[in-house]
Amino acid sequence: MTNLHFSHALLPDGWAADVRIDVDPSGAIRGVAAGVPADGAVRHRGIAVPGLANLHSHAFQRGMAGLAERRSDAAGNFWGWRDVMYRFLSTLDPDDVAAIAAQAYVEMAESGFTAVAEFHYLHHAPDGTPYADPAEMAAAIGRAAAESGIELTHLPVFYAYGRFGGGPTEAGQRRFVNGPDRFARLLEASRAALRDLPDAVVGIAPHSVRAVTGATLRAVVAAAGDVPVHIHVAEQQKEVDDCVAWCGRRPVDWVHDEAPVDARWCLVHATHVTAGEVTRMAASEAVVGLCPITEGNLGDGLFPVPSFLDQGGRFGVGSDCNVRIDAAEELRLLEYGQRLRDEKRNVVAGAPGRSTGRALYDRALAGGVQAHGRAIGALAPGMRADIVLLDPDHPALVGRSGDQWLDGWVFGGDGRAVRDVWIGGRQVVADGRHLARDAARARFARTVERLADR
Ligand code: NGQ
Ligand code: ZN
Repeated sequence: MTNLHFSHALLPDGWAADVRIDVDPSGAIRGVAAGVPADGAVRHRGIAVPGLANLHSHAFQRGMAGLAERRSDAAGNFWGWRDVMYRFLSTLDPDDVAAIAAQAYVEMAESGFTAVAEFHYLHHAPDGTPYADPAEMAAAIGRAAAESGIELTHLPVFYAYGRFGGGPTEAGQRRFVNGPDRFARLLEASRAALRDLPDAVVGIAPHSVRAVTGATLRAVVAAAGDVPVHIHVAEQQKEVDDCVAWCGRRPVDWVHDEAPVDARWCLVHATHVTAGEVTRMAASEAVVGLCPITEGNLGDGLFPVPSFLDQGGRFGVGSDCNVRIDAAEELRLLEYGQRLRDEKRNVVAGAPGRSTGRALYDRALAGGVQAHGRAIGALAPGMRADIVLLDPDHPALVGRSGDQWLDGWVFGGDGRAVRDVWIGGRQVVADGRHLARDAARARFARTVERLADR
């Protein structure tokens, strides 16, 4: 049993002082008591909050941070970035992926993310042949998760087509492609490969409306059972235009027409949507997966947060391309995008008097948890003990209290405000450093240096 005591903590019913959290050997919280002495528990001065769940990551892309910031073609858009990304992934082997993913997950934990939903599509060998073990790459992700301690929701990607309506895939996509039957085997093998990882969940991720047909989407979703379903949708205007040209409907409408979208679903990006689509997404109870740093980096556009929230919509945040990994920055940019577009302030707060940092945190926490589909995201009995301890002496937090701590972290801080992190009751970050930081960095460095020479 691990017993922790924090000077302050954010509990399900609000801020509390002198909080004792008892964690059982499985990593779940057994008991929480507020206003109590340490009584034998280890005392930590600081502000304990539930760790955020990152709902969208392509871990391998951490290895190409900064490599696509030079204009590659006249258009200078998302599709040119994608070509660079495809070239980068074309030579990665499983150990490369494990090394890069470990670095990404260590950085996530250091910044305040305690869980990651890995949208994983790099399945096959460079020439497109499946590995002897179809879950070879899933196991590499599993090793990275184990090394970092992060809670993994692994989402094997179903990628069958290259264009709307079942068009052929391109050469650059051959490492991703499976028909429904081979995908079913991959899914089974991935579940087996991750069985020993504490609390790992395996869901599915039809890659995008471009990569499936209505029939194959319904088939893989039905076959997967009651698991998280994540899909990229309407990230770029070109996708909307191509989808309308193909079927007369927009991507978000198409997904709702063709598939049983419900609370298990995470609609990633959903950037380009009409008022009608916003209403349908809110009504479906799906989570919209916003990835503000990536959406800014790739020039995607801005999701209409206010009208979505007015209708009870749910969102979480993801680090997606991992060009920079920082939980507070994702929340800050999410809010700033809305401010810049609408020329307003404190947009996500909604009502007067409410804290924007708190509103962002609460919503991203709830949406992230829903997208992971499991018992995380609250300092409460039965939940995994995923705890982020903020530094009360950080310049943006010192002298503050309650929701101001979150406002200070989100708007005036970054990962450096995160002092300690426990995941499943095990301490993985101490004094701002992940315990595996040095090992992960050294292996990451060797890997990217080797890749640069290829
Ligand atoms: C991905 N990433 O699968 O990594 C995608 C790009 C695509 C983002 N959309 C590839 N951010 O959408 O086809
Ligand atoms: Zn993505």
